[in-house]
Amino acid sequence: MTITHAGPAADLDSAYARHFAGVYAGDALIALQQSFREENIVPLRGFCPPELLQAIRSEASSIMDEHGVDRKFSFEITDNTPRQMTTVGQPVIKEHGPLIHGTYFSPAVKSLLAAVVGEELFTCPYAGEHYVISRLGKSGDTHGWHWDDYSYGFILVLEAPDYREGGFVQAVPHTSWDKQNPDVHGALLKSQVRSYALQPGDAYVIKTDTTMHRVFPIRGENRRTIVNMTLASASDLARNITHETNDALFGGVGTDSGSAR
Ligand SMILES: O=C(O)CCC(=O)C(=O)O
Ligand SMILES: [Fe+2]
Repeated sequence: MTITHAGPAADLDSAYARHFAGVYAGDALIALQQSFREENIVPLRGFCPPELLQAIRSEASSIMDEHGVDRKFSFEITDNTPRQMTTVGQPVIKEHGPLIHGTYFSPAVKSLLAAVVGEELFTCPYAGEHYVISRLGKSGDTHGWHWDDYSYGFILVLEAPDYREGGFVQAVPHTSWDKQNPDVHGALLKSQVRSYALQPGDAYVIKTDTTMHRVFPIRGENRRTIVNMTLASASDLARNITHETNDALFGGVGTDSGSAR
């Protein structure tokens, strides 16, 4: 990253802007837009500027090593699918993760993602969902089938095993979450499951409220670490949205009880 008088956040933003101008211009952007329209999820291969990857990975790893909370439960509100992972919530990242914070608030990142999904994107009105870190670190760890509260998720992959060891993403577009009567099997039967293997430095963007998704369980001695960032659509801003699963998994904006509520 070039250091200028503009300050670290502006330097980070210009590193992203320069990188995107090289890798997601012209036909490459058109292809991403088309895939997103068709599948409601699209990998952004090589999203992270190579000179930044190690720094962001170290930032996330040291936050995780110091503050990670082991979680293991199933959520009734997502039809009892499992969550087995280690997580860190937004307040801790805000305090200790300037690169993650700067990525979330980078205008270059937001405008790339808006171009890919084809609508204006907004900072999530609920701070607890701005960014969270999760790690699958032991055999059987998984982030089971679910939908999310707001329209868009942007996931930056910092560590990932080879797909043969699991940890790839699966998505079922054009499905919806009835929090009173969640139906994961019905969604699987209704639509098509697609699977996406991602490498460290890749990211993906997903229409999380209408695309059921999960991370396939990992096996062996492997580690998968991601940062999940939430972006809102204009229509989200007009709705009253609750955050039950985020609060239970990541602690929301408040103190972390370490248990499902
Ligand atoms: O780990 C991933 O790739 C997905 C994370 C996710 O779906 C979530 O945090 O809501
Ligand atoms: Fe999700």
